[in-house]
Amino acid sequence: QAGEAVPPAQRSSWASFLKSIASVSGDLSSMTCPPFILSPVSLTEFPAYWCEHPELFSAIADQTTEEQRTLAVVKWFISTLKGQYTSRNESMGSEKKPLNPVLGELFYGKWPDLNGRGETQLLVEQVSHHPPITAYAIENKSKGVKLIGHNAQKTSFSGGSIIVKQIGHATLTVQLPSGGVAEYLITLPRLRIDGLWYGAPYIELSESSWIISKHYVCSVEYKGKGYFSGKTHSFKATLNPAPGLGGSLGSHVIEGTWHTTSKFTSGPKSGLEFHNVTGPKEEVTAIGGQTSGEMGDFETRQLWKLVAKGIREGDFDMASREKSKIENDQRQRRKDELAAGTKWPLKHFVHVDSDPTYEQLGKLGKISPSTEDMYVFKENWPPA
Ligand code: CLR
Repeated sequence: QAGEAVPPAQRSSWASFLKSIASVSGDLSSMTCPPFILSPVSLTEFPAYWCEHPELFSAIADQTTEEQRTLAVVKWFISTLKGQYTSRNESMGSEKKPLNPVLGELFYGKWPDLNGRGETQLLVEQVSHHPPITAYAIENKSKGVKLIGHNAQKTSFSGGSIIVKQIGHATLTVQLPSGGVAEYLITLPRLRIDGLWYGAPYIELSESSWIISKHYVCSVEYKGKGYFSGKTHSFKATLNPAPGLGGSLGSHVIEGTWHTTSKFTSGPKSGLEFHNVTGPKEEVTAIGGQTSGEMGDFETRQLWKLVAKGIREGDFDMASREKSKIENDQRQRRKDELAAGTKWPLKHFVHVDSDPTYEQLGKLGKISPSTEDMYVFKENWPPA
């Protein structure tokens, strides 16, 4: 039944929200939603999903061959999907609408050193508000593994679902003992948000994403219920040596569901388990970005504190009052900047129009577009 999962008092508001998304396509971030679907968490916290298995991130550095290293990258990548795409359903009962970050919003965090895996640091900055773009840097300095990326979304509506095209990409770099650097270009899957009719949205992934280095090209295809394995959240990863590099590098195919387990289905390891994310994950520890260790006014948990409190406690009047304060303050800042002919300075990133790594490695896979812009990390965190 329509709106089954929606509190009765919010059903008409949910129905008009659904009508409006059918007509407004592109950017859903600033649309008004009924309170039951609001999440108290800002999108600037989402990059933390990349590292909820810090030991898999650091294990990338411990491999000794290109083949093993690539498999470790793919394993880490697949293991992030459960958190990225199902964790709101687990913690809040359905997909929710995150807080829409303001320009310059920041989030800092870390995963502690445990069992010799080294500490991993996270830094996120909202580098654009219109359209929303989030840039991040995740680094395990002691292991020499670093992920830099940015993401944005283009949304459309089709057959009762929201289709989210992810824009942006990430580059993983690994410092090799030989002194060299291994680079992996990572692109992102397409999302379909289903269950809207009932008021219980959830994500399914579709199409494919890529993990490409000089040595290996890996495509990951995503399918939901009724496709190749018939199960929700299915994927098939195919790893092949880059063109001209056959020889000693093996090919692998891995199949399974990304929120549970997968195994090798072709290649030298056929039949062996590949990944298993049914165990616990490790959420990031938020840290203050000030030298004092405190959180500044633009740090997400400080900035949205009262809005988040209102949403969590069901005090939606306070939530919307506090949200308006933030939005008014932002509008005023933009006006002042316009009048003064200045621009909001980014703290940790520099925007450039093209990414040579994306262009070079992207050519090895079927990647479009052929070029993308990027946000270069200034390497100014943590403060020396
Ligand atoms: C952000 C980047 C992360 C992966 C990720 C997961 C969930 C996505 C989110 C991204 C972008 C914003 C998103 C969200 C799910 C719902 C939300 C698409 C891609 C939209 C804006 C809200 C739609 C509102 C309905 C839930 C009603 O690495």
